[in-house]
Amino acid sequence: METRTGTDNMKIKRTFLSGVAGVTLTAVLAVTSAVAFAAGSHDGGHGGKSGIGVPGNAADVTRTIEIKMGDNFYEPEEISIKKGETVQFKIINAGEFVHEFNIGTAAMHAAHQEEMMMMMEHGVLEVDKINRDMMKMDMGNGKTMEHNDPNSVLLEPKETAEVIWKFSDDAELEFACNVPGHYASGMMGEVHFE
Ligand SMILES: [Cu+2]
Repeated sequence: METRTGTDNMKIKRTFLSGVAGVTLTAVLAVTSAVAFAAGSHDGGHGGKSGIGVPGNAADVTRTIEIKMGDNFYEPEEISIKKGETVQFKIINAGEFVHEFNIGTAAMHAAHQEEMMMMMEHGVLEVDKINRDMMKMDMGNGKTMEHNDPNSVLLEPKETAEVIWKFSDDAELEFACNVPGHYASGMMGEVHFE
């Protein structure tokens, strides 16, 4: 069983096809535009992130919540949080598909769903597999798609991960899976503030 932190996962998610020998010019252009699009929407997400909280420190954890991911649902499907609380989430993908646990607003999830759709179109993401080797992309200009996004993890079946999150505000939060089709089929949960 493999454990991934939010940060590890972010590197995975934000990197695309790289170092592939014999890539055609068309393919390169397609990937470049996809990445630019993804970066743009993601920056937008960060601008609106202030209310959702920040990565937490292990020393401040006051509660551990276990989240089981199935096809396509969470268990539990709602959680209660105190403002300012630092929560350790232990996430297990007990389903047969790739699933994500992502803390954010509905608008952030909508933006993220577009990025995940592109990952699937490029073959980086499959129904039951994350092609992490394809994601270590060096854009050739010194930039990579490495990106610190500690509010989410993306897991293959049987994988587990931990996310420590400090909730700072009572923004309308959901935890959601943005793998194409999953959110629409109900794979989201509500965050209530006590
Ligand atoms: Cu899912």
